[in-house]
Amino acid sequence: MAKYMLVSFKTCPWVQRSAIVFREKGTPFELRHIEPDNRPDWFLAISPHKKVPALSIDDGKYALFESNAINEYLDETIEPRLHPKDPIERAVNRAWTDYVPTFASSVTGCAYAQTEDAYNKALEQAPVAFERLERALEKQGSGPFFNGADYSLVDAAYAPFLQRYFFLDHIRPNGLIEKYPRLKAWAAALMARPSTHSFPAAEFEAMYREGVRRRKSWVSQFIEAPRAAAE
Ligand SMILES: N[C@@H](CCC(=O)N[C@@H](CS)C(=O)NCC(=O)O)C(=O)O
Repeated sequence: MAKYMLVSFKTCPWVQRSAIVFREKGTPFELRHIEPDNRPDWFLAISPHKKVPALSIDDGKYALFESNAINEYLDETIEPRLHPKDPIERAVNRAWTDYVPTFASSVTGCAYAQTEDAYNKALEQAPVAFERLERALEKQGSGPFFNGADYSLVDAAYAPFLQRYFFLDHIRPNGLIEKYPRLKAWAAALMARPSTHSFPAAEFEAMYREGVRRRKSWVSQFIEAPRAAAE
């Protein structure tokens, strides 16, 4: 079996998306954390955009970058396939995976807004993406996952951003997801899925909060003192 090293910043949702695929496939991999402010030369050599994730295969024999490309590669080369067999369904799945950056920015737009006004504007915009996903889930049929009973790359792609929505909602409750029952049920199923988590949940939420605090986002004023590690 190939040897995989997935290069990461600890809280990067795009890396998490690829880590999820490894875990769903039951494939061993090394999650190597580097610091955003100190990106080593060996990493820069394999990541043309200087971004994580980068995936080194067989000690650098091959290297891949961009989470979507990495996940497509993993799905083509490692069983079980997460993409649906039917080409139409597969195309629909890819289309919704292409929507991830828009959905992601509706969450990060709120989390990283620097002023109350910017936060309110971002929050006003967020329902557009939530509504579109709700309609997509209605079309897909029954849950718990995007395609129903079978877990897919779409689930892996959205899970990190739905998780961050919940983290944000814990800092400054907005209740948005309550208006979208399918999305809420999907998100709950993904949060309950062990593959979603690269770290223990409370530890990871504390890391996320620290990231928001460091950015001095408007919502950071609502973060109470760091939670105890055992919480
Ligand atoms: N489209 C990329 C996005 C990756 C990305 O934005 N990674 C962030 C960390 S979460 C990064 O490396 N940022 C560093 C930078 O922009 O210099 C993917 O899906 O892999």
